[in-house]
Amino acid sequence: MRSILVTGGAGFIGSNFVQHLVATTDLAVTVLDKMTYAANREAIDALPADRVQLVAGDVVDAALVDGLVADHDAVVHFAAESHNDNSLKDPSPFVQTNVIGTFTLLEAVRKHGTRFHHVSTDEVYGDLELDDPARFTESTPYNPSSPYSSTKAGSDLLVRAWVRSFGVQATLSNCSNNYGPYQHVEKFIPRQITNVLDGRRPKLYGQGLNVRDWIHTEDHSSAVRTILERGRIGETYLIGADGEQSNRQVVETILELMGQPADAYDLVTDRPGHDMRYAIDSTKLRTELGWAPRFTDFRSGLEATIAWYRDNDAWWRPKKDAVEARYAEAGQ
Ligand code: NAD
Ligand code: TDX
Repeated sequence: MRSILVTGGAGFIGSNFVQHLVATTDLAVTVLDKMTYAANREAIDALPADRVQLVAGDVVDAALVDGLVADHDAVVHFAAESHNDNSLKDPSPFVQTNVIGTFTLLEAVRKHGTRFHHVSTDEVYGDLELDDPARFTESTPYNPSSPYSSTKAGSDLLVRAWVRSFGVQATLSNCSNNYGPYQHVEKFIPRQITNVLDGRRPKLYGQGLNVRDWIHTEDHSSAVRTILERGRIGETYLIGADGEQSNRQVVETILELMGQPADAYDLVTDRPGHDMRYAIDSTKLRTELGWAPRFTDFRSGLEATIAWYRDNDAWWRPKKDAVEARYAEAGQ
């Protein structure tokens, strides 16, 4: 493998993956990214231009996608509309990008016989009760709750069908909640860190009891790389780092690490259809492919992330007021 096409490679996780490839391989990387509000041009500009080429374009553009797929040895597909709250306001771009975009890529990799890795989420499995001893595994039935997660579920099913019906050389991964540098301030952890930096109080939906299973984005990148290199075609691998925390615990830790009283947060209007708990069992990835996360101490990962947002004020500040104005409209 000499060249790789990374869709959504300017996004939070995609740009981390591109950075990972540049640091650890000799691959020539092309990023195909629509450069939506969620794209980080700065993250791509910081990489050597002789290693990474940026193509600003849409994954639903079949002619563009076909030409790019023809020129690359593998495709890793991160591009998506990714925020649940946005999908509740306007599902339309979610259907377009997540479903039609994945379909468009699948048709191109089918035609050119190109290796494909599809990046997805644990939200396709729906949610668990707080006291359920179970965690998600590769055989948990699909049961998505939101427009976002249902479009991701739809895209996963397209990939599985293209493997079975057309012999497409694809693998899939479903990962838990990521945190780390360059995550958009609309998302939970960056929103609360930047609220505190701005003198605003963190906002917890409902009672703050919902649980997410946190993983550092660098561990997500190393897992995708592992699956791309060693994953069995047609297989799904769950990616997680045993990082279950309630939203309230996360906010209390952020407040403490930032020198504020642990109860200096507000409870706000809950998200409609809010999934209660996600939890990943990543045994298959660990035992079959030998992957392990490096960021196993959530508190120190969070501390480093807080330092990154403190040091990169110029990156997030231009986005912050518009995000907060949108949340205020929803009472959040
Ligand atoms: P993000 O919103 O930060 O980035 C998405 C990127 O895709 C952006 O750069 C955007 O410009 C690009 N994009 C959007 N529509 C496009 C289109 N039509 N054509 C080309 N590019 C387009 O998202 P993220 O958090 O980095 O998530 C990346 C992938 O990982 C997604 O597929 C998401 O479902 C999956 N995922 C995310 C998480 C998480 O916690 N963030 C967890 C599991 C899986
Ligand atoms: O201000 C907030 N207050 C709050 O309590 C925000 C923005 C969120 N929340 C809650 C909702 C969730 O329980 O925090 C939790 C995390 O919220 P998000 O960051 O919006 O993530 P989530 O909805 O869990 O989805 C994320 O993980 C799976 C990503 O956005 C998805 O792209 C990924 O697939």
